[in-house]
Amino acid sequence: MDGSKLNNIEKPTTTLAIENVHKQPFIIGVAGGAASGKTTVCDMIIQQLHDQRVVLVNQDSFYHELTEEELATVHEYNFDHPDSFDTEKLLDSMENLRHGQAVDIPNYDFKSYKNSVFPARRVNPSDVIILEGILIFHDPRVRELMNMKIFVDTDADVRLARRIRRDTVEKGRDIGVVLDQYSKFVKSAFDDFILPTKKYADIIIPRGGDNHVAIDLIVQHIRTKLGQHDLCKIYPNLYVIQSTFQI
Ligand code: UZR
Ligand code: MG
Repeated sequence: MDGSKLNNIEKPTTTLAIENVHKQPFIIGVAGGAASGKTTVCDMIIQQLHDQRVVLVNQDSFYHELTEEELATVHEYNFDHPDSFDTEKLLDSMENLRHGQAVDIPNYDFKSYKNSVFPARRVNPSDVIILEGILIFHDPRVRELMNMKIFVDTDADVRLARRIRRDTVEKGRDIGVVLDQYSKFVKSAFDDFILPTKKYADIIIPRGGDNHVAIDLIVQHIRTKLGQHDLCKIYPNLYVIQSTFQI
């Protein structure tokens, strides 16, 4: 039918909302306590989606740089508090990625607590964006960006054991400082800020990266959703027409 004839068609009784969906990436949020296995879950999803364009954006990259004053008393600084992240910058980067623009993600250095030591990482727009971080579900504006929210639920003793190993072996920290930080900040931040965001999750994964069944199911779901996106790629003029019935 030619387009001009459309004008002669009687107006439908429903309002048609026309949305062009093919440019929007599928955004997955992965939250959970520190050392719960978030990164492992993300890596496993990325591995299984090797034939897709997937990027991982870590909330850690958006830590505020510490001032000289904060550096002087670094053991008193709460890295597990929502205010320690530059959420405005994260939102800005996500907005650009969603609109098909490449972004420079800061490279936060855990040793100097600065993000200007290493060059920023250039991230190109992709089909799937995974947003990972302890407090990635805290801000409603960040949550609203997500098409799927996953909470990695690992027991506190497992998280503490992993954290001790990671911070002493990989980061070369003193065990006394690690335990002190855990009881002073990490435990209470989990109870006060991280655990309350579990209710926003669509999927809760017990045991993190050890849970292969959960990861297989998640990947299957993402593939189904990407398949719907792919239809729009094959037929670039395809629009999804959504009826909003007025009663
Ligand atoms: P994941 N963290 C540091 O130890 N040093 C920093 O400079 C910045 C963050 C820790 C942070 C949190 N807390 O518990 C953890 N402390 O990194 C989050 N203390 O890391 O999401 O990879 O488990
Ligand atoms: Mg991690």
